[in-house]
Amino acid sequence: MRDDERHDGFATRAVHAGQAPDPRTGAHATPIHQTSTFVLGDVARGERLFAGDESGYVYSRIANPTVRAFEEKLAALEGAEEAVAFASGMGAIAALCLSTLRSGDEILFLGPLYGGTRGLFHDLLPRFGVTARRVDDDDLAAAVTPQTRMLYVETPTNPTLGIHDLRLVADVASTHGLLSVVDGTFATPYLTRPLEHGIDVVLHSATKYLGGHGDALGGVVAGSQELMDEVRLEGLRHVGAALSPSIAFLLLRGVRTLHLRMRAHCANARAIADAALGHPAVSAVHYPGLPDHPRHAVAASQMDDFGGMVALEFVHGRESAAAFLEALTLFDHAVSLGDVSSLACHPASTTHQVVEEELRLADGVTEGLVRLSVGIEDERDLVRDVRQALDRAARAEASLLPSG
Ligand code: 3LM
Repeated sequence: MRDDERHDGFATRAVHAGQAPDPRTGAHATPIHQTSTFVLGDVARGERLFAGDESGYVYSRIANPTVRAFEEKLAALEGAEEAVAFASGMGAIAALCLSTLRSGDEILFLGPLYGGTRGLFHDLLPRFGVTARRVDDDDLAAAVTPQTRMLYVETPTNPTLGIHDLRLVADVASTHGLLSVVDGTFATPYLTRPLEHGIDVVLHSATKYLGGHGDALGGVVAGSQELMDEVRLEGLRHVGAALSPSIAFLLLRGVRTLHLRMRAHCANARAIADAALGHPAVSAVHYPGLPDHPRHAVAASQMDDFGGMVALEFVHGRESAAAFLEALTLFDHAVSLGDVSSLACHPASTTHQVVEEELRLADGVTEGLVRLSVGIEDERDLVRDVRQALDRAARAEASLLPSG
């Protein structure tokens, strides 16, 4: 790190942190160190490296120079001492849980959660004696028991763009000596840096906005050096969901433009939310930037802007949601998010299909809900596309109404 790097602004860190010309060749771009293993030198050095008495690379499942550049960049953007990269967001979440929890521990979480995380918490971890319990934000402090070890939250939430108060989570965690964990995938460090609000660990599906181009899976966890050493030596080394050097190269390239892309995502999402508001085909527009969002004030206090995701609730359920999705031309019907290119999906039939219907409905994941990942195309074109598709959905709704 240069002496003044810690004072650099976000964009400068996004471009430079973790990356410098290769001292051996002068290569300006970070090389892809496509190697599984590293030469250890003599036996004494090999022993020192393996004992951790000397720092250096030994095997790419544990650390790799290209992956390291991505980890350093993310740590710099989150204001964390250290970051550890993984092959996917789920790999990161599972490794964090396996490194920090023991049989008998309980996770308290503020819902809803991404379906994959929910599956890990409810289907897999209980087999190993770790349980997870959902609580309402207002009941968090009262819900803590002697078994509670971790507080876990996503903000904004997937797919209905709910907002949780990071200060509340951090305060309850520090009062009770618990580990607070935030999945910041939807916000990215450009919009929210949970560690600045007292949170212990932030993690991301790097597959989304960090990579930003829809061509790479990855995950990352960031926090204190001590905790990340545990995560690397247990969750990464023993579970093995290591990020590959070639994918780290793509993610590094993506993160360098995160600030520029996020500005465009946020501006376009706001324009789409405004365009959909009051349209007869929709009964609700979920976007934390709208003044009547139930947690708009909390969002404004912990986000620098309101993100690139918008969810629309259609008056006549699946039929009109489907008519809307099929009428879109610039938004492709696909899961995932955070791509430069706009995407749209129907969570009830895709990302949240595995969640029991009752729970799904309680979380607002209805048959009429469509989630938009608004890309960085021209605002005018995206608004025109959404308007014509909303009109098409309204006509489909009209045809569903009894005639006369
Ligand atoms: C999706 N989400 O379309 P990976 N945390 C959050 C996420 O949204 C996701 C993950 C973690 C979606 C993926 S659904 C089949 C496709 C908030 C992923 C997991 O392991 O990198 O996919 O991240 O909502």
